Amino acid sequence: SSEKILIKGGTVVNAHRKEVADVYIEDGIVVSVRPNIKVGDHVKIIDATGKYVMPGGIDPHTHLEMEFMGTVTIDDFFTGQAAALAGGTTMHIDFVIPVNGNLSAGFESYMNKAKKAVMDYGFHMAITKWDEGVSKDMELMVNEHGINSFKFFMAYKGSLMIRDELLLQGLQKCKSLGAIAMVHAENGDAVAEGQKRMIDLGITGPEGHALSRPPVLEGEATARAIRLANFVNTPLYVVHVMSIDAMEEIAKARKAGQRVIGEPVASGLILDDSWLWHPDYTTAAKYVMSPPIRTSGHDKALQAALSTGVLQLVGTDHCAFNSTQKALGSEDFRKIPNGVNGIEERMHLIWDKMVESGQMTVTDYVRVTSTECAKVFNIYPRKGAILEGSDADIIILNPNASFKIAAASHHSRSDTNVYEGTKGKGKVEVTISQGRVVYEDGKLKVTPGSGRYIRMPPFGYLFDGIEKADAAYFASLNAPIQRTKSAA
Ligand code: DUC
Ligand code: ZN
Ligand code: ZN
Ligand code: ZN
Repeated sequence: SSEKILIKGGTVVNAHRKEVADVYIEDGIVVSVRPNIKVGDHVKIIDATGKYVMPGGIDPHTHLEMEFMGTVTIDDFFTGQAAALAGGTTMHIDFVIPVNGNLSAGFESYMNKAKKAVMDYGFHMAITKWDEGVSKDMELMVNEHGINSFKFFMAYKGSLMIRDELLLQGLQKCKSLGAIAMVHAENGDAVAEGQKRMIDLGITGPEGHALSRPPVLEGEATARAIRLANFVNTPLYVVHVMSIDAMEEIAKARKAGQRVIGEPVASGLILDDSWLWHPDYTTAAKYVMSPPIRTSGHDKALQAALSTGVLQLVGTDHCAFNSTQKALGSEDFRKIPNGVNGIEERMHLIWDKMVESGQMTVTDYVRVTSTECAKVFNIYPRKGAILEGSDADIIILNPNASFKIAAASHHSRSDTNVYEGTKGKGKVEVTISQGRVVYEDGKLKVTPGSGRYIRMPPFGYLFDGIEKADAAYFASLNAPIQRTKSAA
């Protein structure tokens, strides 16, 4: 695209500073950021006076067109990304699910699904079984296919779950490749037991979901993963941190100097589990995701952890289903497809809950919604910043306008929204993706096929200095103690 755009007079916010400046964009790239830029003809001028000009959101955690629990998530790379752009998110990282355990087949299938992409995207890869072939294929994914993160499931016994022995091998493999190990941290054996308890008690509705897998099981698995990552000396990324229990394990490890990244998601920061007790099944089932949305109090504690840097970045786990799909579990909560929406709502919800409320600065907002994700996955400053040479993925947010969330007006294909009726202050009025205005005046202008696959190189900043710590450790082992025989 050769669209030329000048964004005038806004407050440009990067994670490291904010300043009143103009932003000039050409051919999809930020060319200049400074006050009073003069331009010639054929330049689209956008007045951003009194508004914030920020890097587009990067959602580190989504599931578009994923086969899961007997169905397929309802948003694909077109509807999911269109929704994202309408809500100020200009890139996301989706999880490739291997095909019958085969990583390459999974990768090809996701590249195919993403042919209709309308914005930039990257991939994590889920590891759903383990053998020599998988281990070898991880090398291929990192070195040929631009993937630098792998997710291991400590839950979903009987399908996705992998045990400690294999998790340990996975952590070691990730370390050798400079890839980030991610964990879904819940104790899968105990979850299965908890589910049986509920069914035995005759609790088959959505509330049984929360009751069967309490926070203590998330805390246990988080602690276990953290300790194994410590033993291996490799960075760990805990996805969807939903409870105080998990958050406190992350806080403790970070305080001790361990490289652990904690990702809360919009639903865990905003909602509480009272919905799961709603008398209407369809309403209650909307809120079923794993780990579960917790009792009121966990949400506030996660917000505080996010604002103080105990947790570092915000995702959504956007994994949307419609009411018909959710009805699969109307007789048995174990069959309710797990997942909630959020890709379109995250930027607004976090602005309103964190910045508008006074809990977070605007620079920190940019850090947790965009910059830190770009840094962790090693694509900064191409993404996550408005600097000369960065991709022109930019949003303009009006702090005085307001938003309202409703299934009737959202861009997801789902017929429901877990944030139905939520109102707040702060509205993304313009979204620019790859230097093109794709959302303006409430209207989307997207082009299927324009989204680009963003390769993410290994050995990002979290790996800096890891070898030194290893060298010190092994040096300490290489000094065997000379013992004398005791003359008993
Ligand atoms: N949790 C969800 O709610 N959906 C997708 C997978 C997951 O771990
Ligand atoms: Zn391939
Ligand atoms: Zn998960
Ligand atoms: Zn997920």
